[in-house]
Order: sequence, then C-alpha cells, then structure tokens
Amino acid sequence: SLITTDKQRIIIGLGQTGLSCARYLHRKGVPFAICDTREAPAAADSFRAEFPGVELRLGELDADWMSQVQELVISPGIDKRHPAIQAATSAGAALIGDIDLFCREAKAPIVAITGSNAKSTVTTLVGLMAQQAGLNVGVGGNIGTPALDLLLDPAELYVLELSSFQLETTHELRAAAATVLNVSPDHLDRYAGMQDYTLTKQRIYRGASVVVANRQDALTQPLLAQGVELRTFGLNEPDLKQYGLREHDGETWLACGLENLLPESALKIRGRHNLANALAALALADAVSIPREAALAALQVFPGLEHRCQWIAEVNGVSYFNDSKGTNVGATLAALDGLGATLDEGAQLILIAGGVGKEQSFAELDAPLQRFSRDLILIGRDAKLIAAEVSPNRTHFADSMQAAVAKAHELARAGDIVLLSPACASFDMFTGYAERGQCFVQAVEALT
Ligand code: UMA
Ligand code: ADP
Repeated sequence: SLITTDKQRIIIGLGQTGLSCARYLHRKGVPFAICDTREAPAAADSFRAEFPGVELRLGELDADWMSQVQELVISPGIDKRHPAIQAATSAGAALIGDIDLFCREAKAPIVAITGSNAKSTVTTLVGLMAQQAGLNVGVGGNIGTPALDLLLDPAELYVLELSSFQLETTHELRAAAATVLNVSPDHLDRYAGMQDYTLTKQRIYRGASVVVANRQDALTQPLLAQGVELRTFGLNEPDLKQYGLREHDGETWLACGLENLLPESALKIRGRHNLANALAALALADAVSIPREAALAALQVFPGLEHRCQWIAEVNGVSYFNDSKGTNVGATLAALDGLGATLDEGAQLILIAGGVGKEQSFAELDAPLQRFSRDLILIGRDAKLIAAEVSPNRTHFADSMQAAVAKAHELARAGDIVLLSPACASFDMFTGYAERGQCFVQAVEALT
C-alpha cells in the first residue's frame, strides 16, 4: 500500500481548528498529514514553519489519498457531505472533530453550550461566574480559543461554546452540564432541513450528567431523556427546581423555584432575551456547583458583549444599538422584541437590516416591525428579498452602512431607537459581523 505510518491521520482544514489539532497531535507524538481545499489558506506559511516535514496538501481534496487512512480529523468549516470525505468514510475512515480529541484528554468537568443564538453571551457569563468563584476556568470552542488549545493551561472547569458544525462530528461529549439554548432556522445551507439541524444540536446532550433545556422551546428538550437530570429555564414562573421570572414588589425577578434571586434592574444587560440568557447561565452554574453568590455577583457586573444589542450612543435623544451579531431571523426577532418593549408611547424603532440571508424566510419579522417600526432601512445583497416579505409603512434602501445610518438619523425623532440587527451574514459588504458592527459604530460616532 501507499500508506506510510505518518499518514494514518489526516487533518482536514488549515484554519484555527486545524492548527490546534496539529499542535495537539504533535505534542502527543502522533503522526499526521494535513490538507485544505483552498489553494492558499492564510495559515499555510506559518504551518510550514512550525511543522517542517509534515505533509501539507492544498486544493481539491484527494479521495483516494483520504480513503487510505484510519482517521480524518475534520474542521467545522468543511461540509462532511463533501464527496471525497464521503468516499473516505465509505472506505472505512473514521470521521472525528477537534471536540472528540478534546474529550479524550480533558480531566476537568465540561459545561457545553449550543443554540441558534445567545451561545457566546451565555458561555461568557458562565465563565465569569466560575472566575468569580475563584475557579481556574478554560473558556473556548466556537467563541474563539479552539478547545484543544485550552488543554495547554491547567483548568478546574471548561466552558465550551459549540456550533452545530462542531457537534456534527462530536460523538460522546459527556458534559457535566449541557444546554441547547434555543433552536431557530440558521445554516440551512448545511442541513437537509430543520429536523436535521435540530438533531445535530441535540448531540450536545450525549452522555451529559445534567441537561438544561428551554421550557418555551420544544426543540431544545432532549429526545432521549433517560438517565439524565433535566432542569429547565424560561421566561414564565418557575416550578420547583426550575429557573424563571416572578413579579414581586412591582419588579421582575430572576427566580429558581420559590426563591427570588435578583431583580431585573440589578442586571446591566437589557432586553427580555437577556433575562433568558441570565437564567440559563444560572442553571448551568448551579449544575456544576458554582456558588450562587459568585454567580449572582457576576450577573450584576456583566456589561454584555460587543455587537450584541450593544448601546452605542444617544444623538439628539435617539439611542443607537449595535446588534451586528444578529445574523439570522431568530436573533433579530429577539433584538426587536427585547428593545421594542422599552420604547415610549409614540416612539419607533428604526431597523437597519440586510446582507446575505441564510435561506430562511424573513416573514416572521413582519409582526414586530408592524408593532414597533414605521421605517425600515435595508442594505446588502438580499435587501429586495426582505422587502418582499415584510411591510412596514416605509422601506428605504441604502448602498452603504454610512448611507443607512445617515438615513436613520434623518428619519429618527427624540425617543426613537435605531437598531442595526441584520438577520443576515455580512460577507457581501464586510469581512464579518465585527467589521460590520465597527462600521456602524463609526458612522454613528460621526453624527456627533
Ligand atoms: N475552509 C475551506 N476549506 C477547508 C477548510 C476550511 O474552504 O479545507 C473554509 C471554511 O469554509 C471557512 C473557513 O475556511 O469559511 C474557516 O473554516 P475552519 O473550519 O478552518 O474554521 P476555523 O478557523 O477552524 O474556525 C472554527 C470556527 N469557524 C467555523 O466554524 C466556520 C470558528 O467559529 C471558531 O471560533 C474556531 O473554529 C475555534 O473553535 C467562527 C464561526 O463563524 C466564529 N462559527 C460559526 C458561527 O458561529 O455561526 C459556526
Ligand atoms: P451566538 O454566539 O449564538 O451567535 P451571541 O451571544 O453572540 O450568540 O448573540 C447573537 C445574537 O443573538 C445577539 O446579537 C442577539 O441578537 C441574539 N440573541 C441574544 N440572546 C438571545 C436569545 N435568548 N434568544 C434569541 N436571540 C438572542
């Protein structure tokens, strides 16, 4: 056979994940080769410098080559339905991901978090709660630091944000606590449909000790609930051992069972959706025995993450919010409902949306737009598609972020809210959601 021992494993993808897998296998002394479908991925030169002598193949995947190995370690950005990968698995190659490798090695308990939206917010919150309790905590996964790189530092707890892409190739996570926060259409270009997408998300529950599900979202409830401890969160009143909201003394309180924990006004993050996020984080923290006091302290200081319903400025009495991370319809719905509820009588929310849609319907945006908005400003490739599905009083089109912000400034009156929450990916106009958000912030700052 053509196989030499250094080809028993192939890493597919030379991005952050591929590099973390290479470093990990190298540390373990396990031989590997690596490939990427791109002719010139940005990391190629640094890879050659760090791993001289390791075989690196670029360009179209070679099905024959890949069919001869035992294990393919696949990066999340690569679709496992790729014909060469299908051929290799048919020939007997095992398909695993970086999270599988991580689970084989990690000694500390894992809190695992997925969902269509709110993953990064809840992951960050649980990490802060653990830190506040004095724990040595490793926070990573889809949120930034690849999981395998977390193994380089000692840790008493891991908090992992996992995308559906990562979960596709995760076999037995065995998390101490795992959650699917919510499920709404996203990434449908990669899945056969909502069922396929939901089942992928639910892989996070495999082998979990405690499962935290959303009472108000049936798709988050474990299909196989035998032998797991199930705890739930939701925006309604909690039963015993559940997490929810309770009206008390004229205020809304975060509550667990009969116990009222914290009034909404003690939080810095705004909007109903963020109350759900706070409750989910509390449930996860409790599940891994982070002291309640530390968890509540962290909740009170967390200012929220950049680009997630982030307050930017007030100009002539108009508040501007950057929700550039709202990249699907579910996220934009949450932002509209969350901020719309805070509007004064007669004031409106002017939404700036648009970009590259993810094969989903925008029709659901119509109800909150009818309720909170008179003006909608659309940008990007799919602006016309969105306009065809919603009907606010007036729809405006802008060909740049600057023009969109200028239009909003012209239309808004004191008391109004201007919200960038695109419901779309950004790649038609920007390098990513962060650049899109920065561009919005600059345009807003230029108004003052
Ligand atoms: N690519 C190819 N050919 C390859 C390999 C990759 O064309 O052979 C392309 C992919 O289609 C993608 C890009 O290269 O456009 C990067 O893919 P990758 O798998 O190499 O990505 P990494 O650099 O390893 O980053 C990944 C996550 N990216 C994706 O899932 C696309 C990062 O999440 C994550 O932070 C990182 O691992 C560490 O765990 C980013 C993301 O966009 C933020 N995630 C998606 C999301 O949140 O919606 C899922
Ligand atoms: P993710 O990591 O899953 O993308 P983030 O915490 O970065 O999640 O938030 C992304 C966007 O999701 C936010 O900008 C906001 O519009 C929306 N969002 C936040 N919390 C919720 C929630 N509980 N339900 C639905 N959407 C939410």
